[in-house]
Amino acid sequence: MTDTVAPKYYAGPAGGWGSLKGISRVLARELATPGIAETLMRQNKAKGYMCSACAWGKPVRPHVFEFCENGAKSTIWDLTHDRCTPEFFAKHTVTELLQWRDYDLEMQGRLTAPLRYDPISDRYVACDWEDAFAGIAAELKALDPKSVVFYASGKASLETSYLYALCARLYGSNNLPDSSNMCHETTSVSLKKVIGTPVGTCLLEDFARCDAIFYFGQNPATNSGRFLHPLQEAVKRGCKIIVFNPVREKGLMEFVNPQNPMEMLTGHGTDLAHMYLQVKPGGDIAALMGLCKHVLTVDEARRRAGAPGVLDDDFIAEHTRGFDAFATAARAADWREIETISGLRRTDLEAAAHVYMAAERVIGVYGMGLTQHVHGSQCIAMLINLLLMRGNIGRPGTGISPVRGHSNVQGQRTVGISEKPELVPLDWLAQRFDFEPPRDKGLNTVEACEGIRDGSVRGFISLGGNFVRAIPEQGAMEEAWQKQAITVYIATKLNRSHLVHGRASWLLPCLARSEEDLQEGGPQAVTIEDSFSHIHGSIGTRKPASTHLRSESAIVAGIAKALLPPHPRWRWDEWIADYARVRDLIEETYPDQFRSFNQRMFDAGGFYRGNHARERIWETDSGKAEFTCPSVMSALGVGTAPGRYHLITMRSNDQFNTTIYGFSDRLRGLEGSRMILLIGPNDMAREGLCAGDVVSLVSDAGDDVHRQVSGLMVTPFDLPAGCLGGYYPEMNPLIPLWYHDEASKTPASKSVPVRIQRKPI
Ligand SMILES: Nc1nc2c(c(=O)[nH]1)N[C@H]1C(S)=C(S)[C@@H](COP(=O)(O)OP(=O)(O)OC[C@H]3O[C@@H](n4cnc5c(=O)[nH]c(N)nc54)[C@H](O)[C@@H]3O)O[C@H]1N2
Ligand SMILES: Nc1nc2c(c(=O)[nH]1)N[C@H]1C(S)=C(S)[C@@H](COP(=O)(O)OP(=O)(O)OC[C@H]3O[C@@H](n4cnc5c(=O)[nH]c(N)nc54)[C@H](O)[C@@H]3O)O[C@H]1N2
Ligand SMILES: [Mo]
Repeated sequence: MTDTVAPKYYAGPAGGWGSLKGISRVLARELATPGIAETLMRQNKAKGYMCSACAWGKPVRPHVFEFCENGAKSTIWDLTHDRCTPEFFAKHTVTELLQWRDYDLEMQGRLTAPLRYDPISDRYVACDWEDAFAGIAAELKALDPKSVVFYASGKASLETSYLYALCARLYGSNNLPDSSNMCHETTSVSLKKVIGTPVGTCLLEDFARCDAIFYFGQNPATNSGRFLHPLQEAVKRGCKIIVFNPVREKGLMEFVNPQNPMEMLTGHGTDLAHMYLQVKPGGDIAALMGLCKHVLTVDEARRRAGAPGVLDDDFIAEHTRGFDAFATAARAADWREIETISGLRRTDLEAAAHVYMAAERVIGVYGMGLTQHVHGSQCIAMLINLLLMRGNIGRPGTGISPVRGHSNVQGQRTVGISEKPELVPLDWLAQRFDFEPPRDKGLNTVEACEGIRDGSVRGFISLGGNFVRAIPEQGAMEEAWQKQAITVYIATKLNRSHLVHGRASWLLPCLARSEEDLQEGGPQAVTIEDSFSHIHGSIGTRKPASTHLRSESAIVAGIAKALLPPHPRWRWDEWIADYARVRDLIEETYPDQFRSFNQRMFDAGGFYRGNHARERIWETDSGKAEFTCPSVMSALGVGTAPGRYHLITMRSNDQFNTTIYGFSDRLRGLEGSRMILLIGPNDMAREGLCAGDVVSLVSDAGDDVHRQVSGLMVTPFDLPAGCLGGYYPEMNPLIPLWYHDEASKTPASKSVPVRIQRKPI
């Protein structure tokens, strides 16, 4: 595969013919796979199959094609006819495969048989399922349960997740981190603190009623494509979208709706952003402070003139705490500091504040651009401050809307995958399953990494995902990883984590969500929760990629049965025979949220498990929604210094996390390579660099640890001064493990302090 870059700037909008080409490029290889079209037609529809890519909501009345470019890629990727068989592993040692790129590993196709690592031949070799379970159980029994981590990437269903968390706790471990520890844990911690709910308060219907959307650090065209439809409809109604993002993401600027023949013919779509503010990385606290400051100024001026103010006084008095202290801090904030840190002009922030004040109903949307910072939780709390000033939570058409990542990442937390024991009904579980659950706090992702480095973590079970590739500090972590006694990977496709294994290791292939899951009680459906707390049933109908595959639930139950002693209340076989019984358990455990679970799971648009903040019931310490004063104005953990840049690690339009579909970042006009360094033309000139130069990045985090990524081709790009862009996961060796959100320990992947080194070392 060529590694040269030919930056052809893409002039077209998001959606349109480009997105269809984007799909068909991947599809072309898989056209021979029967049933792809039918599967796509069932995607995200009631009694259909729920897309396994992102967690965006599924409407009550779906479009004919209720999937986006990347949702289609994700489905097609699972349904490939390529197979990664035991014969493949016979041909390649693990050491050899470690030299392969992420793309080439996954391109081998679906794993077909359970595999055990054989240290003598340095190969994964086929094994029997029962031998795999027995071997895993023997290794785990020899370990202290508190030294074993049960990681979950956010795809597995509610049923599997419930059983997985139960198995870990019956064994004696609360070490249940999941991928949300790397993305929206900041949300779970910050929103819980200030409005008393760990999740967003909006529903899909709110986007049909809002007058303005304040949109921070989320890239819908690539990461949640179906969001573009409600955004387009909102703009057509007159709703104003104000975007804050250091990168001018095409998808937030213009959208041609592939479902609209007129737009497709003319190529003219809808301009989405009313204002596009290129905030500096980590500049959002300052930008939000500017908005709030101006709202207060206008409010005071109006009151002085005898007119009504712009604040919602009744809401503030009845529902919130801490307003006066916050208002004092905002009044005292210095415009020069706001402008310097945000990189935005006062006049622009004031104009944006006027849009906020003119709107009766406002939604705050955000993604990784807020959560992946050292002070990310304060960014979120500032956005809440802005919304609370005018009562923009708990009314139709208003609210806070974090856009979640993996398709069931929110749901996994709902049903017990959590390292925080206080979030799990442990007493209830103790009684129902007749055991003494572990009560100590388990390890989150960063703590698990620390444990692996210091040798206190001895075993790692991975329900999906590609942990070693997704975490910070990759070089050091890969070395430490291999000191573990056991690693177990439940996966659909081969990835790098499987190759950086422990002393004993198993690779267990599972069904994809789109495939038929046949158990003793007949074909099974599973359920997932979307970003709007709606639960949906999903039925897989495709023929499984291999007859040896097992469902994720069956694999978890297989491990549990081999690991744990028999007990009349631990009915693994019965649960797997019919997943409705697992849903009954979930309903018993969480009766308020999962009432009549089995009856409601196929409701069109999903069923809502409720959200108290939406009803203005605040489950915070004070019982009120909290205004908070930020302790810092910049979200950066390591400040600016001459020669230091802050690197944004980005997703291309051709990847799903560490799964690389190809080398085309179409919407940003970048084609051909992922080993590129994006830099603003002024910074490029100041560094004396030319387009096409090859450079290294080295860590500049002030801890004297050498971290480096080499072979990056300099590529001019429209970015704020002092900001660089590069791709995740290639840039992950540069992120220090300690560089994470202060409150939630979410790695600060959007502002990594680095220097440019001209000569490769
Ligand atoms: N196709 C596809 N879909 C996906 C994924 C995928 O990889 N591919 N991943 C899934 C997952 S797990 C997740 S969590 C979501 C992630 O989806 P997003 O939340 O959209 O995540 P990113 O693309 O990493 O970053 C979002 C935006 O943040 C901006 N940004 C960076 N720094 C800052 C900052 O300091 N301030 C502001 N305001 N903006 C900033 C970036 O320019 C980028 O446009 O998507 C999910 N959906
Ligand atoms: N620098 C940087 N690092 C980041 C981020 C960033 O923005 N910047 N983003 C972070 C975020 S938001 C996240 S969520 C994490 C992602 O971290 P993970 O969730 O751990 O990683 P993925 O790349 O989604 O995992 C891909 C693998 O999952 C397996 N898989 C796919 N489908 C299935 C399935 O249905 N079942 C099972 N069992 N396995 C399956 C396949 O083997 C595939 O190779 O990365 C984080 N890391
Ligand atoms: Mo994520």
